[in-house]
Amino acid sequence: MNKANEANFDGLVGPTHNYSGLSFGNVASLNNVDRPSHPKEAAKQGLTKMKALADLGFIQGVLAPHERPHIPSLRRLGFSGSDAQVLQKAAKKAPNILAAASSASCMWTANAATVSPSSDTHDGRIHFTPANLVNKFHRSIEHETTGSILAATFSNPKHFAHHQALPSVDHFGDEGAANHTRFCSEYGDRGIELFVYGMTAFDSTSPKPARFPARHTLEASEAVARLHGLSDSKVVYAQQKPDVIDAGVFHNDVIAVGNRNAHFYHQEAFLDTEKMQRDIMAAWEGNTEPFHFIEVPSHVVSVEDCVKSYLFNSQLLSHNPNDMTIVVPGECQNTPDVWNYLNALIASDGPINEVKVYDLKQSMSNGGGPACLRLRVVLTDEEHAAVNPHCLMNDALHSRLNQWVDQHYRDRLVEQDLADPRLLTESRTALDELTQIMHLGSVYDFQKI
Ligand code: SUG
Repeated sequence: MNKANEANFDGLVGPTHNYSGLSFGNVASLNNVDRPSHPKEAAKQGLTKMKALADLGFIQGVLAPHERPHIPSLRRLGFSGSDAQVLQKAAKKAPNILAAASSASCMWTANAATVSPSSDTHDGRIHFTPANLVNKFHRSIEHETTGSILAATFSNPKHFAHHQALPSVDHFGDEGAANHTRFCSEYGDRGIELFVYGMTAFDSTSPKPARFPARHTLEASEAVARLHGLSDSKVVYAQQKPDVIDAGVFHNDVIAVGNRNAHFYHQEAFLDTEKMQRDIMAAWEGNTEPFHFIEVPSHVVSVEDCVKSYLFNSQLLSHNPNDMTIVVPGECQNTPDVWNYLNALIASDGPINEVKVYDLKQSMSNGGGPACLRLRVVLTDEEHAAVNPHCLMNDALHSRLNQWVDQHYRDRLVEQDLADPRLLTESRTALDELTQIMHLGSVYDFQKI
């Protein structure tokens, strides 16, 4: 076993953060459509969480935002002329497409990729597969830049293997780590990787939601497990209950989270909970640590309250086994059943014994909680040393990024602002400077022109 730690790479909120109601099936996104957004505040809320976790001794990384509005996507859809004309024509003829091409949705890096640590993979390297996010247009345009940013962050081929996203069709709908959890005793041990999916694409008779889309397929999960060279006996697949997708659980990380030897989930999360438990225990065989299934019953916390509070969109963090901190958004404190449950949870003898609350309201209003904002990457010391150091959070990077946000971000944004060519210029100027700060090379399309 190699000594390893879990790092969290959070998405830095981009300058065009806004509420456009783009995600059918995501209750917060639909409820907050057309509300003014506050990009500066959003970025700062994210940076505060990153810095707080770094101060607690966890490895914290930052993934840069993407170029938005994305002019190449608009040109591909037939809008032509100068960049300003492209924006103007799109705003006039297709404001919804302009909104989609302007979304700062890459902040939710739990959807950036699926990551398998080196102790799980066939060649002893960390494997990354960017998620194709094919179910939503505004997210389907993320994976290329995501791949470039991941390659600029984890560049050494001795340690890091980067795959292409899966084919961009519904059959291989892939939402990345939001539907993926890993269990282990120590992070450097060979782990169990749990892949959760919403439907089986090639079997039209299999269960699927009726109202909202199942964004992620079994076939996508299986392809990622193959690409990463995981061994069959250490991989578990489980289907989400279609009814909870219809209740607004568009990713499994809205209703379940795992860490080390603990799986924390709601009674309604899985189509077949007993099978999920049996399969995990079979893969856990031979491990001397006990495994904890922490199941929250519906009569204690309703699915509706899970969706409202994002109780399960939490981060379970630990320096030691059986000593976990749960990081939750402020909405949990404002939801009485959830707050009572959390207090009882940390007072119990289970492995979770501390709760920390962060204000992430700007992201939460688009359906993105603490866990959505982070991509987990288990790193050995040698791998940690190979990560681009300019992407790792510390006092200096925190104050530099805060200054950068102060300099380049607007306080407030409404739909009409998306067509403003000055916003595009501001955003490109900001990203150009960020590539210097984070030593990213040329990851953006506008830098390649
Ligand atoms: O894909 N919201 C994102 C939220 C992603 C949350 N991620 C995880 N659960 N891991 C989504 O639905 C809303 C954008 C808008 O409506 O403006 C949005 O894309």
